[in-house]
Amino acid sequence: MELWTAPSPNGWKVSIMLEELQEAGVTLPEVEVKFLDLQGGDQFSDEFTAISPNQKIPGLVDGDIRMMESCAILQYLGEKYPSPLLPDGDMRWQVIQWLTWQAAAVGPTFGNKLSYTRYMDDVPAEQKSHPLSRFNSEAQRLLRVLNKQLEGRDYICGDQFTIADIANYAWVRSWKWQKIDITGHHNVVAWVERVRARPAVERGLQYGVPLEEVDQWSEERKRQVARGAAIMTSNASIESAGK
Ligand SMILES: N[C@@H](CCC(=O)N[C@@H](CS)C(=O)NCC(=O)O)C(=O)O
Repeated sequence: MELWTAPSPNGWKVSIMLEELQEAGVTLPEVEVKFLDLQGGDQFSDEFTAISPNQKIPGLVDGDIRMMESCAILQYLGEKYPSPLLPDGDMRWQVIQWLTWQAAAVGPTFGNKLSYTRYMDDVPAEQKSHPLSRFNSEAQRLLRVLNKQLEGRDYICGDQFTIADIANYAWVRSWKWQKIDITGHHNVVAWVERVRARPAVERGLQYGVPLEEVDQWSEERKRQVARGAAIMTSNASIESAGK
């Protein structure tokens, strides 16, 4: 199996999943991890585009199967290697809906908030102010939804940690970097701590990042990520991609 990835929220979803599956007692085939240099444009290579036509990480190769989209990959791994991470029966549909909610709502909203907050340095401040307040308000609304769902539950779908937690945690954990304040959402704060305390999550977060930087990036890494992402998120890059 090959995981094509980079140290970023969508990449960590799959690395956490691989570690959690092993923690659950699943024997995985050997996984070759291939790190892409997103700043250098590795995602646009023909080899990677054949795996991920959308030219974004993560990508997974398993025999003849080639997959893009982190949440689809979580579901694929969950189905291929049965474990409580993707339960059977009615609970599966709970998990699938909160997984889809992450892909459809949390990812785009938190991602856009992050891009306007940290990366779009070619946009005048007055042009950023509306999208910033819009994506921040929407992020706060989503956090209220998540906070309610976590009331009386350790994890999003109940007592059991699932791929719905993996997908949502990968984005919510970086709230400081995104400048999305979670501190008023007490169930969310407790859940972030609970998930972070899992040994397999800690291992998954170390794909591409040394342990000492898992919770706090060095100033150099922050500068490097911001420089690269400023190029990737610019309109000029988006317009020229895929041509
Ligand atoms: N919906 C996709 C989003 C993937 C995505 O946005 N990946 C980012 C890194 S977190 C990426 O590859 N960016 C490179 C680029 O935009 O050129 C998923 O969940 O897999």
